[in-house]
Amino acid sequence: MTSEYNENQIQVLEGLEAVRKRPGMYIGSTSSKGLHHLVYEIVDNAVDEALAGYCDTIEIIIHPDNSISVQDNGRGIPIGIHPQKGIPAVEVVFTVLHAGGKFGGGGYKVSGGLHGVGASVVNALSESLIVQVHTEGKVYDQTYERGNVLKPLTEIGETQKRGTFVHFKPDSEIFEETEYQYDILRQRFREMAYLNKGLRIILKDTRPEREKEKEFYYEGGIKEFVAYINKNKDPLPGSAFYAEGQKEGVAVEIAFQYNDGYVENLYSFVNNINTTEGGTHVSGFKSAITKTLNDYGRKMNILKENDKNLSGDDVREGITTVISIKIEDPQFEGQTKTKLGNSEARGAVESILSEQLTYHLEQNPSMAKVILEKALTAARARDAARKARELVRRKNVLESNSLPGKLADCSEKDPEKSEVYLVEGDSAGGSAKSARSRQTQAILPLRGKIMNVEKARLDKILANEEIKAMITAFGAGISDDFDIAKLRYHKIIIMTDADVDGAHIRTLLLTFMYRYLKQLIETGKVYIAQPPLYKVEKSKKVHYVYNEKQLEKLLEEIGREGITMQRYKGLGEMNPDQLWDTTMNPETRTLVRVELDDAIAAEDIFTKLMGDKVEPRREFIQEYGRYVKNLDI
Ligand code: 28G
Repeated sequence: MTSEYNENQIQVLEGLEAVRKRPGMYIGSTSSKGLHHLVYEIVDNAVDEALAGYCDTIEIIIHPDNSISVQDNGRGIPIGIHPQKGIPAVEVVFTVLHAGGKFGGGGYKVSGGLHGVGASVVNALSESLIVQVHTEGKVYDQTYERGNVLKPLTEIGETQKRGTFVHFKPDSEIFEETEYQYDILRQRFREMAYLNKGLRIILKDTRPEREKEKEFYYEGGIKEFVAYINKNKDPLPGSAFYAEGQKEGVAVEIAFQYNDGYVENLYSFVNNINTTEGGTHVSGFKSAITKTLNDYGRKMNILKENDKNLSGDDVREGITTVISIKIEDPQFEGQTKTKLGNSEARGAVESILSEQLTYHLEQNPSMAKVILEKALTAARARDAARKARELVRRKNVLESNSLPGKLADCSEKDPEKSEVYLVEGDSAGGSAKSARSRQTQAILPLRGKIMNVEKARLDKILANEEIKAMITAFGAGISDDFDIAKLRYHKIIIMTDADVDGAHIRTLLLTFMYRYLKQLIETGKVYIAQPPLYKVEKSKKVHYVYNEKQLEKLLEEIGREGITMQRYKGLGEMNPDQLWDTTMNPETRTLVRVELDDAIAAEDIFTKLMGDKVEPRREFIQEYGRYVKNLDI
C-alpha cells in the first residue's frame, strides 16, 4: 500500500468518516428506507448519463447476499487523473463528498432534492464496493472497503463494451435493516422509466426462492404513466392529452387524462424528483388549464353569458395529471424540500400548456365538449357542496356545544396532548369509554358502514352522519377549508376489529382521510391501534399476543401444556381493563403510524379497493389478502 498521504486524501477520509458517523444526515435514515436510498443514489448517476444522451439501458441486480449491482451503457466514469486532486476522476466520484453534485457546463442533474448526495456516500456506507469502467477497449476496476481504497484503479482486461458497473454491499454495522425489498425497488424504477421515455431499466432479483425479473421501458413516457395511474378507473374517451416543449432553459412535459370520477390526481416531478409539495411548475399548470378551458368555452359559446367562469377545481375534477420538468438549477423549498421555487418554471409550463392545449382543443372539438361538460357539472355540484359545507360550518359557530352527541370527549384542551379513538361499533365504543383515560383520550364510536368516499362528491359525503361526526370532532374543517391549526387532537387512532370487516372499515376511514384530510396523514397524525389476537394463560399468568409469529414464539417459550387460549374475534370480547392494558394504555400499547411515502402506490391501493372495477379488486385481494389487515400505506 502506498504511504504517500497528501492533503487531498486526508480530506477525503475525514469527509467519509463524517458520513459514517452521522449517516442519517446524508441519507435520511439507516432504516430500510436509507438502505434502498443507496440504490437510488447509484442509479441516479446512471440516469444522469442517460439524460445527457449517452446511455439507454440500466440493469440493477439484487444478489443473494443482499448486495446490489448496477450497470449502465454510458461513456464510463472518466478514469484520467483529476487535475486538482491528483487521483483518477472515478476515484474522485467515489471518495469526495458531493463530487459532481453541482453540474457545470449545462445539462440536468437528477440529484438536488432532499438527498442526491452521490456515490461517495454509498461508498462510505458499504462494507465493500467495486467499480468497473469499460471505455475505449479496456476494462478498469477499483475496490473499496467502507470508503477506503482497497485496490487502486487497475486495468484488468479488454472489452468491446462501454459503460459503468458498480457492485456494493451495504454495511451491516451501519444499517438496521439489510434486506432489500424487490417491490420497493420495482415501484421506484417503474416510475423512473415512465419519467424518462426511451430509457430501459431492468431489475433482477437473484436471491434463491424469489428469483424475479422485470423490464421497464416506455416509449410514451409520462403519457403511459397517466394511463397506468388511471388503469383501475374509467377514463373519458378522447380526453388524453400530452404536451412537450422547452422554454427559458426548462424542459417541460405534461400529460393528463380525465376519468369519470371526482378526484383530482396530480403528480409532479422536477429532475425525476417527486415534488409532493408542488411549486411553481404546478401553479403554472393550474392557471394555464383553467384559463385555456374558460377562454375556449367562451369563444365556442359552451359557457353561456350567464355562466360564471369555471374554477380551477371545476376543470380539474376527475383529472389525472403528470407534470415532469427538467431544470438546471432547481430551488427546493418547503417543509420537506419538495416544493419548487424557480419562477421561470411557472412561465415555461404555463405558456407551453396554453399554446398546445388551445391548439389541441381547436383540432378536437369533441374532446373540448366532453371536458367542458364535465367541468360545468362539477361547478353545479360544487355550488351544492359549498352550501352543505357552510351549513356544517355555521352550525359549529352558532351552537356553542356542537360536538357530536356520541363523542366522549377528553377533558384536556391542549391538542398536543389529546387523542381521539375512532372505534368500530357501539359495543366496543362502550368498552373503550370505560377503559380510557378521560383526561387525554376521547372516544368516537362509529356505527354502521362508513361511506365509500371514492364514489361520491363532497355534498353527498357531507350529508353522511359518521363523516360529519368526525369532521366536527376533529374541528379542522375539510378539503380546501381544512386548517390543521384548528385540529383538536394530535393523535387520531383508528381502532377496529382484527378481522376482515375491521380491515374494510379501516380502509374506508383511511380513504376518507387520504382524499379529504390529506394533511392529517402527511403530518403523521393518524395511527392504527393494535389490539391483540390471542390471550394465552398459563399458571395464572396472562400473555397477550398480537400476531401469529409472536404466538409461535410464546408457545415455544412456555410450552403447550396446561395453557388456555382465547382468540379475540372483536374488540367487544375484551372487558375494559383488558382493552386498556392491551391496546389503549399509552405506556404499553403499540400504535402504527400511517405513513404515505408513496402517493402513487397508495392511490393504486385505494382505487383498487374502493373503485368501481371488480376485477382489479379481486386480483388485489387474492394477491395481498393476507396482508390487508396490516395494510402498510
Ligand atoms: C452503473 C452505476 C452508476 C456514470 C458517467 C459518465 C461520465 C461522468 C458518470 O462524468 C464527471 C468529471 C471528473 C468528477 C462524463 C464520461 C463526461 C465524459 C462522463 C454511473 C465528475 C462525471 N465521459 N457515467 N460520470 N466527473 N454512470 N452509473 O455512475 O470529476 S457516472
